[in-house]
Amino acid sequence: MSEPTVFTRILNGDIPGEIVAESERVFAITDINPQAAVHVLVIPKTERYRDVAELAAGDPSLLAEVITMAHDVAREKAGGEFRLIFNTGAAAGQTVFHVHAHVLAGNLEEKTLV
Ligand code: DGP
Repeated sequence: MSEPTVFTRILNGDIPGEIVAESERVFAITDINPQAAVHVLVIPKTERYRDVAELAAGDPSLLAEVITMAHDVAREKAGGEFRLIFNTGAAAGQTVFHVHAHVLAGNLEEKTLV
């Protein structure tokens, strides 16, 4: 077995992290390095999918749950409008290979990415 990802370790309480939403299959944490007033990561609990392309192919309903939680978080923390980013692959900036959606909301600059 490989080591649990940083997100799984937060979910399990093994390292600190602020969990802001949780359902049976999905959870959300605040990003350690926020790029906007609201910067939350929405993450499937399973580590099976490394990126959003694998998730879409393997479990589209789980991807829909991720997007629904992103909307819920944006409604709770901002006006309900949000930017959703899935960095997919190292060359695109992905550093944690446990699929996660960046939810950005609040005082967004047009060019703000993660
Ligand atoms: P990406 O580059 O798309 O793989 O994004 C990974 C994100 O994970 C990055 O924005 C920072 C965040 N991150 C990494 N380690 C931790 C951590 O220990 N705690 C929290 N809350 N976020 C983390």
